[in-house]
Amino acid sequence: MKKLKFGERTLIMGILNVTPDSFYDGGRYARLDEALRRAEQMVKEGADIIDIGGESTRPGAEPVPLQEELDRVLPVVEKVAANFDVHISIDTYKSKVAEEAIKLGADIVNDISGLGFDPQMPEIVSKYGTYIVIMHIKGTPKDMQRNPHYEDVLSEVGDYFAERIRLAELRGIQRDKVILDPGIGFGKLLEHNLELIANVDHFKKRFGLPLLVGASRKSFIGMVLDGIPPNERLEGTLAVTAFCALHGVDILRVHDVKENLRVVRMIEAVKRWRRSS
Ligand code: 9MG
Repeated sequence: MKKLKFGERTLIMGILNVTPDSFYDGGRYARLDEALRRAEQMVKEGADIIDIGGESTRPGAEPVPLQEELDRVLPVVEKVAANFDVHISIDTYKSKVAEEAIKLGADIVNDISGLGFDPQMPEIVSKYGTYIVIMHIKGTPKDMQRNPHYEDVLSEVGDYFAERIRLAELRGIQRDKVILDPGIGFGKLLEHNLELIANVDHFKKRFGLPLLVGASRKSFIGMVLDGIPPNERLEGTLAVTAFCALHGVDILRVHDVKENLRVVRMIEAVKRWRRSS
């Protein structure tokens, strides 16, 4: 398995949704040739990872049948692996999809359920030794935005991570393969998303594991910026990217690779000149 290079700079994970209904780019890359052209563009723009997904996880989304998800993602994984030197992440909570994608070259499993929806998932991850993104979600994509409530979002998400890391290790997953993700927009109100981002270094301090944040063009950015739609949320996304890069986030999952990478590189350049206090 290829190793991810953590610590030099925040890595960029480019989103490749092979779905008809994702919130921003749904339907744009549903055909194999369109998906491959998009992957090539993101690689040229400097993506470190391509995250390939065949089921939308936007609020209210319905699950996609297993065979349909396999048919959507596997040809794309196979071609991306064969043609580009880039890490491939498979965005799925289904162990069968993960296993087939890994056999074709995926080296990261991006599980929005944090090992919670499919009991076979830990075995597959441990069997192949891939990285696993453990994302926090409250509920399921179908019901997660129905009145989510937290007494203390930071400690609840942290306790969830502690429990899922323990489960992962019990089931044979190496700790150094775990990447944590607070799950921006997954069962969270505006204040929860802002609190998680504002304190993102808390999780780094508590667990010492790499962190991934996916905020790209999400609705909380529209909420802060007078209700603007997804296609106008680039600047808001870049502000979050700058904040996350400054605070040591290891991977950012984004739609706009070129723009986000430029922000990250600029932040890293400035960071190198910081005096230690
Ligand atoms: C699939 N997907 C959509 N949003 C995401 C996020 O914030 N993190 C991860 N890991 N995956 C996501």
